[in-house]
Amino acid sequence: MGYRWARDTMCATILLCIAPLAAAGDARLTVPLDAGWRFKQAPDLIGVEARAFDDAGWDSAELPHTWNRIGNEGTERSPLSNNVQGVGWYRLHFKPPSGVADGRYFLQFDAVGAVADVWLNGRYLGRHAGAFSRFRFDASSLIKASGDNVLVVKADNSRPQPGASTQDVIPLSGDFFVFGGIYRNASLIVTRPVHVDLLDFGGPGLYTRALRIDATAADVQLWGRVANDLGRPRRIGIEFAIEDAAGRTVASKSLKMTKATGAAPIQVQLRVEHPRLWEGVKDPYLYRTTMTIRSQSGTVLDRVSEPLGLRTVNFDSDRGFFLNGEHLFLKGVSMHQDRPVKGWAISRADQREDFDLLGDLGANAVRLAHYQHDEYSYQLADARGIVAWAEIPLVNKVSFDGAPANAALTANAKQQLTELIRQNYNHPSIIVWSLGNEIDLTATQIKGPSRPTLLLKSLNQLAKGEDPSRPTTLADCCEVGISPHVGSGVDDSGTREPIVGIADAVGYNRYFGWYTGQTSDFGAMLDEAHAHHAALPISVSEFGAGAALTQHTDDAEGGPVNPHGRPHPEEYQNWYHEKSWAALKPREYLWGAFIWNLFDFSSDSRNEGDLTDINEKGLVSHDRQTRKDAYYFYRANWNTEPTLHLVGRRYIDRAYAVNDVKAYSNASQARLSLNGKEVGLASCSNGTCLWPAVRLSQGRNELVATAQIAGVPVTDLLRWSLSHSDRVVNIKAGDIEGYASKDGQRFGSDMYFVGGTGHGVNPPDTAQSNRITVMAGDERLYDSVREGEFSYRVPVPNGRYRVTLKFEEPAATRPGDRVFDVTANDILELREFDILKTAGGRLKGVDRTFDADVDNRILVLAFRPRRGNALVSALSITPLAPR
Ligand code: GCB
Repeated sequence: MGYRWARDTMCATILLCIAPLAAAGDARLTVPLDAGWRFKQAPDLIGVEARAFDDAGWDSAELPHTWNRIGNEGTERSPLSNNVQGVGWYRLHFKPPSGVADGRYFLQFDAVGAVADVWLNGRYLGRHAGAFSRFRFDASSLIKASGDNVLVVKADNSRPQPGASTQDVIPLSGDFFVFGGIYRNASLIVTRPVHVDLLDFGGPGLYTRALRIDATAADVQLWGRVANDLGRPRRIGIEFAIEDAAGRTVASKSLKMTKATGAAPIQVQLRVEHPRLWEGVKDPYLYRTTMTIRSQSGTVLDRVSEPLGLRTVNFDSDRGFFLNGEHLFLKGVSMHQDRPVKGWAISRADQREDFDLLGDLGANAVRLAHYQHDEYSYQLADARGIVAWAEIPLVNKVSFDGAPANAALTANAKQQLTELIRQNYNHPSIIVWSLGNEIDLTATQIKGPSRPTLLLKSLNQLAKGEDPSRPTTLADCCEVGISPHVGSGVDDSGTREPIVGIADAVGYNRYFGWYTGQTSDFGAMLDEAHAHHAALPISVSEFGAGAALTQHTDDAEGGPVNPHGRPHPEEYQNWYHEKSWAALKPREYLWGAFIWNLFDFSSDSRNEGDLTDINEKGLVSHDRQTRKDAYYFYRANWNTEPTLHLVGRRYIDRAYAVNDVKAYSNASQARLSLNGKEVGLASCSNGTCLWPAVRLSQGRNELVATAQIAGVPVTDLLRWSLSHSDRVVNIKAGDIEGYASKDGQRFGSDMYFVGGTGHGVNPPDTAQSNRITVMAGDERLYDSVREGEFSYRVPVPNGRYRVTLKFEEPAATRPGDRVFDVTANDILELREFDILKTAGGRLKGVDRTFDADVDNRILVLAFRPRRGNALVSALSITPLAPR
């Protein structure tokens, strides 16, 4: 693309200046500086900033770039991973565009993780602290306008700790990896001496705010910052204009003035008649605003153009969120900005793919967590009508020792908040500025007190001053008196300053049924918070559960899940979201709910599910290739496009012949066939259709679901296999995970039970590894139990069966403490059974075997306590002779 400083006297002798990013008619040149870098990951190097430094032995690099590589499949960290946090050096030789006279030169970095020091031609240009925002330096005095320039960047993502270069740079902590490097693009911007201000916290220099919007007109305030670097006043003309989406000017104003030296804002008000509103996904209509600076003779000196979406937003503590006066429940997802291998060095295509998935899911809102994302993501949100929550990376704590934030950290948080707001001011998609996330978490985890109030209040004030048009919010983990997201079990309320209420609105991060409590606690907790803060608009800023693609359960309620470890069965996530969404959906006072997370993301403190260094609460895998089952639950509930998805996509080799078959669908009813034979018609509600107790045959099974959705026929096919006889049932009681026994038998996870509680056997005074199990010799079969008064209702074909029950006493110390009966189809098989007495001690396995007849296709094994609770560790049911 060619560039011409059209009709400009200063550039009259230049016929053509080459600059790929400049459009004809614009008077600034933007030259990408992405190619040709040399890179070395090393601590401090001597003389590296000097022009003559020899970097020939360094690696070649192209932006975006990071040296870190985090997260892999498998339970061990891959040798290819690189979680080294420290210093990386970048050097680039470049030539500015030739023939520019009197230019002003600005170096722009879209983000560097986390602290950047920059030198040009051996001289220090400056530092930027903060891994997420754009920053610029005025390089005019150091640049060689013609010839070779050497740009050197030191990127430092040292782990924040006292004494580290990042000790006063937010975030101090967080469940995400801070990648090092120039991980977004860099460029050289060349302007005339009078230009739109480029040194306004990385902002565009042109800002717009609607003062009033109604059906007849919108009054819009525009202010642009004009900089004069000439060293003397200059007569200029300034035009402000608003164009509609077709490029027609709908409002404009021109001024003439003498611009003094330095930068200052110039403000006008324009009216758009009969405005077309930005209406979210329904109609994300965008105008554009433009500010053009002209010389006295009319030559364009500089021009910037920004999006304008005309909309009103309103939060009501009882009725939720309103866009342009219309109620809109924010069906939200959160996302980070990383990918496998690339880390944070993602492309625009990657960002588009993420928004494509978000749109396909049917979400209408996004929390771009926990920091400022690439501006392109906010542009995508604008263009697609996705309502956005924008936030700064103030996460978990404001100091290392529980003290209030110090002056340096306060200044850095303010700088990052100002950058977030100025750089993204004009995006209509953004409806709240968030001051941070779980800023008192460390207090709850007994790592000392937490005193964030002073900082949060000053950030709130700053946000209101910068942008009176948008409310503030924050994400809470641990409010005293309201069931917290993580509990220490210790009353730390005296050391933890309350933070809810400092911002205009709040989001609660809550994980009932994952980190704490039960999914059934969720609704009550929200009602409690709503009653407690009657005037505060409340949302759920996070809820979620891990899901590994290769780990499965037959019944999510069969046993406890270990949130910080393995396994994380995919079906548990399905169950968790079905329950959680049912609690959120009817609560009309919520202004929104944001799923944590749309994508698995890298966090090098995580060893969970079947992955390493990855938080796998995503509805979609880290590589975006696999949409987990739970994705379709939301698609069925949120998207009106036809969805019909048979659940259990990756749990192919089944443990049991008889399973409930489920589809996520927005059909009102759906039909299922198995191996070509009709199973039945199920009616569907809340996005779910259920065919209970479908019996598979040994070998391959083909399930086909069909439905009509809005007149469109849809179908889905799922192949499951059963590798053993459909008459054999082996159950590992109290375990969410199945197990293949040492003698080669397949035990499914706990299933077919009614009543009781499932849990592991790990008495407080006994390390798991010290357990002694006699009898069957396969200790794993005894390491979990179902306990209480319960029964198993096992569907089996009629016939005679041999039943073996496996027991181990985990807790009782005296014979007689735990005594129970077991019946099989009402026939008493074990009378006053006492495990401790029978096994001859605690933590010793003991088995009991009996035969049972089934003539009504069900074997009911009932465990009835006489003293204490009944329990069982495993059940094995095998046919004796077919009838
Ligand atoms: C949270 C945090 C988020 C974590 C998430 C989790 O509350 O805000 O950063 O990633 O929990 O998965 O534990």
